[in-house]
Amino acid sequence: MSKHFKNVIVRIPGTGICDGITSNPSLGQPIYEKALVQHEHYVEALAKCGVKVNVLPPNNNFPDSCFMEDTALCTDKCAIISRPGADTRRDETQLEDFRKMLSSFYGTTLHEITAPGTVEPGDIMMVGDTFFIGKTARTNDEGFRQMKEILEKYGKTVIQVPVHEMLHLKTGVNYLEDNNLLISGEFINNPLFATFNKIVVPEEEAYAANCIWVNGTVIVPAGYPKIKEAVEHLGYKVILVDTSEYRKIDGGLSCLSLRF
Ligand code: CIR
Repeated sequence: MSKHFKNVIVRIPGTGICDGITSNPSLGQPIYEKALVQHEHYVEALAKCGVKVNVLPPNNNFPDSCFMEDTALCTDKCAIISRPGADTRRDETQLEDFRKMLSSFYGTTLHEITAPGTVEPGDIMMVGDTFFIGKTARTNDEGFRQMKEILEKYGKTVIQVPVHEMLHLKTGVNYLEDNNLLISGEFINNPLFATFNKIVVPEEEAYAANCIWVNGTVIVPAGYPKIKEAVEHLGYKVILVDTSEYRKIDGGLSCLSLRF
């Protein structure tokens, strides 16, 4: 049976988003009102893909808390609450509304990464029952070990990927289903990805390596014509969403939701 997502979880950005962590301050701070509108468009795009969008309210104590992806790994069999590597993000996973929502979906199949493990699931790419997990400044070996132990209990396969230059694994490589992989920069020649149908993302559109497949549609960031065309060429329906304000703080399309 082919994969089908039924649910997504998003968190509306708070005004604190202006202080989100960034590797590139020269891009300036996100403009809050614009970020909000872009988030609304993101939610509309997801809804068009046939998922139920479960919305959590803004939380101003955590500037990066709209980047839900990093707080849990959600699979068809279980979910695992992460333990973010970034200090200012560590306690996003303690938020009660988030925990309540995840346990309403997963009950006894909800697990959790514990200290000294750190994992940010922006580092985890799901390919069927195989999970590629990047080793980065945010996801350490102990976090990987715990993830592997839990996922293997559910019959999943786990592969570690060294990451040297990117923030997260999925900053540079994203699976679109049907063996198609958007791939950029340091990952292009990594033998771990040799058997995929690789769509190599040109340097000038590197940000668009982070697209999301949702039930046969691919959501692509607006402003990257080569990737839009390449994805359409693969036969997917494309929805464009402008994420300019999130880009300023290293956020992309995948970061903004949990999909399961
Ligand atoms: C951070 O540095 O944690 C945020 N400003 C961006 C998080 C991006 N998340 C992701 O790629 N999954």
